[in-house]
Amino acid sequence: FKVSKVETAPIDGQKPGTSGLRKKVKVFKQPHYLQNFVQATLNALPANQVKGATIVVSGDGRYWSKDAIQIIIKMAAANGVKSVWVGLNGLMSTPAVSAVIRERSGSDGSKASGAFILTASHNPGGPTEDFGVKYNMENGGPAPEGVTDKIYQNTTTIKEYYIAEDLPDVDLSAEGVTKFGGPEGEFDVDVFDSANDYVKLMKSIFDFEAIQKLVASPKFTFCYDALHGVAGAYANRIFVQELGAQESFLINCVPKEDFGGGHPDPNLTYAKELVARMGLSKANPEANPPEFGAAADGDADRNMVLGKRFFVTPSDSVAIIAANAVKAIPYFSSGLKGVARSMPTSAALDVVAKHLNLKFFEVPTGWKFFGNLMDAGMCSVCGEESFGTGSDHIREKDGIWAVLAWLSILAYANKDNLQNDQLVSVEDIVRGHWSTYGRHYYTRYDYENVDTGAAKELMANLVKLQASIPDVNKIIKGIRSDVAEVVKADEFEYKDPVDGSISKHQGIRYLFEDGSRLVFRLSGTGSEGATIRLYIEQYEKDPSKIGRESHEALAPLVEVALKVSKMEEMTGRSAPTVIT
Ligand code: VG1
Ligand code: CO
Repeated sequence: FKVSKVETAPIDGQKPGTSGLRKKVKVFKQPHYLQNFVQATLNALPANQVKGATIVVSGDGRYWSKDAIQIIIKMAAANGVKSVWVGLNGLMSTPAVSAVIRERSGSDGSKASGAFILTASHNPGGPTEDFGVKYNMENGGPAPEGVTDKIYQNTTTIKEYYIAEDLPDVDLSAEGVTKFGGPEGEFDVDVFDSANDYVKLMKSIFDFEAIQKLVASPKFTFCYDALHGVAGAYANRIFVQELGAQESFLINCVPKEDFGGGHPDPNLTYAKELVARMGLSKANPEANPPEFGAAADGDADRNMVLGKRFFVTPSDSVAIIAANAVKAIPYFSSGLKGVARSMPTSAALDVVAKHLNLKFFEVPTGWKFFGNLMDAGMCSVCGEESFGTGSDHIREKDGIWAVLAWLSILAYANKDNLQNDQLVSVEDIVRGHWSTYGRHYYTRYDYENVDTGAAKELMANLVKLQASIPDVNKIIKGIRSDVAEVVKADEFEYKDPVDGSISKHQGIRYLFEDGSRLVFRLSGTGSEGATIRLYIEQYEKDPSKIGRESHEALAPLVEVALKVSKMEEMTGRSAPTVIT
């Protein structure tokens, strides 16, 4: 093939957000749009991670992925990359990409130095919906801010990109290596099924035999909903073939380019079919729901865990996994190095860390901040309130891993119990956890696609208010007299304990005397307008008060949050788009 140098000019708005660049498909399809971003990324990397290197290119299979993969292959070839690894049919979950970077070796022993992951995660897909690109580094984790800042800088000055226009398209539907000759020698594309690498890694972490025994019990039924996302490419292999679950336990497990027209977002609003099956839909009561249910997002890094008629908050989930990991999961049998959560995630994990005397870290939103801690051996288990849970087995959150972690906890709790009438349920485990550690009532309100100016003004007002805590308390007392005093209010700032880098403006916090919190943030993953996220949390230690309905317990704080922020007045919204 020949290398063409194509002249181009900077395109506005290519700043990577919380997790890469996410825009509407029609934006990505504009001339030079993807090409500029890909070249800007390659130019931001050390030369040895491009020239002669191996990179991975794959994604969640959303609409336009296959075209984008062919373009990136041609640009990689032209930029002197030696090998490109692609998942069969262009599919690879975000956690599988991370695993492949860390674990897989090419036939000549080569390792991948990074990956272009093509996903907009939980955002809908299809011609009028979202596409996304992010770059992960040698450790398997998302590029840190230093690199994403450089990528953005490059997009503002770019003048040309390189592409091998005459390289034929590679058949992504057949496994195998295709070799080409280029000006700098051989270039090859390796198409393979990443489920093999991923299953191998999962088997090295969990006790599959113990889980098999649980799954084999006729009393144990479950339901896994991939929401038509890429998790479906792994679910049958793991749950059916390896663990012996019935095929009917899997729903929406064939990956689709448009996710069946839905939001591939595993929460109580969008995972409708699963929620109904688990007996959690009031409109649609189910007589005999399964014992365990779970869902994944489009790129399979998120998870929602449900019990029979019972919702596990993601903040509780990570805390419960941390509390049970050492006894229930072989990978952690020698102890946890530490635990971490993102700032808006509830403090349930903090309480576990204190009880178990574990190192604990609070980082800004987004998985990239956990990577440094893990690389430095300071953190084993971490999670976010946004349905993300994971560990240092890779450098991404991992939806299927979280499900296997829960199955392990259930298998452990039921190991001497499988002959009895009643299994220890998900709900039993969660209520048991609350009675030991106390309960963190928690909810998140999302206001999607709000006018950007209005959202910024609302945030600016909340920052301004923070100047005087006594004034804040006066306002709050005027709204509700039954909430605690605010004792601290600030914008969260993080100093990375490993590399010393500082991230500012990571969310507006109001911290109350009784441990309650209100947090306000603007989303960094939307593709249109602004999304305001409001996180509300209240800690309850009194065992007689841990069984309340969450929305009831949080009602006073919710009222305070909405009135203090003037939510309706400033955004015109009387209700959030989604409550989780
Ligand atoms: C959201 C979540 C955050 C998560 C990020 C990427 O970011 O809040 O916790 O890490 O999505 O997840 P934001 O900036 O929109 O709040 V994924 O599964 O979209 O890669
Ligand atoms: Co995701």
